[in-house]
Amino acid sequence: VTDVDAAVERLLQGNRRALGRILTQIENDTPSGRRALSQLYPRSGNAHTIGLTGSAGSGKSTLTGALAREFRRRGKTLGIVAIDPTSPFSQGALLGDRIRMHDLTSDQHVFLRSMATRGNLGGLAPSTAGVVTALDAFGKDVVLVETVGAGQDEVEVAAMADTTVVVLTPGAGDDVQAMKAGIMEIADVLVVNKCDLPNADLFARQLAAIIDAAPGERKTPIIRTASALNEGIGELCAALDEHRAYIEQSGVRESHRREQARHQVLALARQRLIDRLVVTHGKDGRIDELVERVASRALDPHSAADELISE
Ligand SMILES: Nc1nc2c(ncn2[C@@H]2O[C@H](COP(=O)(O)OP(=O)(O)OP(=O)(O)O)[C@@H](O)[C@H]2O)c(=O)[nH]1
Ligand SMILES: [Mg+2]
Repeated sequence: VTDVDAAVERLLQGNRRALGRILTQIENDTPSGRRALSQLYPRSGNAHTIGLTGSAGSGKSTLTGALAREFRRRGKTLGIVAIDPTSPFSQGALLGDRIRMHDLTSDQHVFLRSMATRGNLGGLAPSTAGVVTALDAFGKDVVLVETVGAGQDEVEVAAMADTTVVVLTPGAGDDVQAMKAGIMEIADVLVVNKCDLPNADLFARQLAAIIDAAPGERKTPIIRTASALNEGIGELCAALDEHRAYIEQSGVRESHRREQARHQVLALARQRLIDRLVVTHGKDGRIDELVERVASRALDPHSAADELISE
């Protein structure tokens, strides 16, 4: 039995330090991390994973904290993953300092992890799915993932969570009309946060009109909250529970998980292939050579990519 296997064993027995160590391995995508994941993956799939996304400053962190407290009141154990676009904060520092979540960080039934995206375009750290898997296998009832709202990441969140919450605020450049397409499609629950601000009612009504006009059997619920004032959090919790029940009963969860699996496998395979190309043809100068020819218009980018792959 290797050290990793022993750590996985301790994790499964509820050891938080083992969990913390394994999360670090997973985040750094080490061989140990991958070995741990292969053992944890079959033990996961029981948690309700909830992704929160929305534009910067919409109140995602405040909302995550308020939601976490509400779930705790309801007796649920929690994993919280906070993804910060740039800073490699150590565990808990991001939420702990900024949002004063000390009551949560000191709670044995809450495990908080902050991660950096490390420049990943998706707005999610590349290892987020693995971190969620570990928290899930650890036995957390609910795993909340707060991401940065950078456009593309919404899709990534939806590809990972059972329930995707899109957080909007009145009068913060969240133009109702402009948002229709992408965000509406992935939102399982819409939150209008900062409802203590003016125009919140108008904003929520405009949103409702769009939802009502949209096709589909399930109308996306719109929950009004003021996370800083702890208003509407019970309603949000109820909407999340309701969504979970809906996906379980309707079979949506199964099909969603199949899509998620496909997305993950293909994303990882793509990354591996690219890595392999870069390792072999980065060293032998083949990439530089092709790039040079493309830059000087001797070769077009499509043909260059074809050449690179065919080798
Ligand atoms: N008026 C009002 N302000 C709020 C509310 N919720 C959060 N805020 C404020 O909005 C600001 C941003 O809150 P955060 O929770 O950090 O928002 P965020 O979406 O996590 O921000 P980033 O992670 O930086 O994108 C803070 O100053 C909060 O105090 C609310 O319900 N009403
Ligand atoms: Mg935040």
